[in-house]
Amino acid sequence: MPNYQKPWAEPYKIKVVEPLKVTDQAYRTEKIKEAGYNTFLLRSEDVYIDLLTDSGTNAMSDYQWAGMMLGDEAYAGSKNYYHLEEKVQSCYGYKYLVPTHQGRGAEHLLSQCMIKPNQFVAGNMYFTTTRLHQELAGGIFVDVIIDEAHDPSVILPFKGNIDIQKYEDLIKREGPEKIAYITVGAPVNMAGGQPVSMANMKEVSEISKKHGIKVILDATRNMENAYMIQQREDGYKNKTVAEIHKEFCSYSDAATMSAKKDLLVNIGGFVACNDWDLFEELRNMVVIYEGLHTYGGLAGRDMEAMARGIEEAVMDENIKCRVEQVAYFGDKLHKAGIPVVLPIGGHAVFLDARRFYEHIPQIDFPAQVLAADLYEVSGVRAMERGIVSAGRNAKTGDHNFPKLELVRLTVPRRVYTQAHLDVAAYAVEELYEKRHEAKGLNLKYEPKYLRFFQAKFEKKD
Ligand code: PM9
Repeated sequence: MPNYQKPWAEPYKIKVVEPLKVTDQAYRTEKIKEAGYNTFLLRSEDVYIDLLTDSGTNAMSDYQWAGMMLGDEAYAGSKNYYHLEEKVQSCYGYKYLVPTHQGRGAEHLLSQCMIKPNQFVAGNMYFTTTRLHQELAGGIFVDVIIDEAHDPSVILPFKGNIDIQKYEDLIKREGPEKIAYITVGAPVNMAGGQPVSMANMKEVSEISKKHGIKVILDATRNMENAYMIQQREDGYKNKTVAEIHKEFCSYSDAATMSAKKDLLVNIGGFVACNDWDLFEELRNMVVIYEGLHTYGGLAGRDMEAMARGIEEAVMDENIKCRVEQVAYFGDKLHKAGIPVVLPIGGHAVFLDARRFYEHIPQIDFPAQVLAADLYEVSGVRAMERGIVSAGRNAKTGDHNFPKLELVRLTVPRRVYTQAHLDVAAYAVEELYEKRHEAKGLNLKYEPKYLRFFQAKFEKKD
């Protein structure tokens, strides 16, 4: 037997390929300048390896593509809706389903239905679109994640956990009637893809039930969370990801979902719940903002791809490959001495821009600089997850200054091979060697909402 660990390989083979364009650095210098040093504003055709996001960038299987041909595009009562409903009921365990065009559509409906002005919404670190919809509905977001989640170098198996003390203090201070609900994101995207343990979720559910507070799961990448529970939490080693996932959902009252992640599709989302009254309200709202309650802004074919995506996403070998591919990439960078968020999360490797560009103060947007520089030297596209993403305080208008100043190298599902990740890792290492040359940025244009998508910058002298 060889004297090293048995390797694993992707549980699929490649049937269709899309050529990549290779450009030179002079070309990219021009393009990133034109894009205002914002990687969201680059044209995809100018990108070599696209690690901007894992959202909607999945490669669908032949089974999903075949399902697209079975799209029932009737305005009302599409058979694909009923297929999707059946899969959500059996895999997630919720009774009622409202499809939406993507995750933020679900967040919009839920926030409007559940938040009264000036109520608090607790959550384990913010997510950009989630918090914005809560604020637009009049809510006040309160972060109740454990402190360690804000420190990139602390190693804990479940760094996305809710700090029970913080949550109980909030309930005591404000009173349960002032709390609209608690959102549990599992894993926590902005913390580096850090998972939440089953024990923590169970405790959150028990406390919430005692006080009559609803628990809303952001189930966007919950399959990854379930896999990490299987690997790390006592008592779950012999359970399937499907079983763990369903148990986790059972501790929540409702879920919002961006199907563009876990569910291996290019577009789609839903909100699901157990309470008939909430379902009725969601159905009232969906027809205003998304479409009829049996399509919610999606084509029948998209719902079919999503239903089939659920079947594939819960398979142990698929989710193992997904998380382990990210771990391979992260370990490579960590071993090379690159400052990354530890432990490596389920969907992405996060560079710690504070330590990467120690000489650039947060107000000069070090993570924004790092994402732009990485594109310039290599054609690899990443995303800022720091002060730009954190936006401004809704009341004072000041910048929010998050503790985490990160660049996310996100791995799309079933899209890139190990060789692509090796090339991306090499580019990061090259950049790290000349890190002292980097300069900060000035903010030149800032949109009102979710500024990271469209803001423009210029280089400081
Ligand atoms: N996440 C991501 O790249 C896409 C847009 S933000 C740059 O990580 C969670 C945990 C998400 C998420 C999107 C949404 C919104 C909700 N919750 O993008 O509207 O990671 O489908 O979902 C993105 P939609």
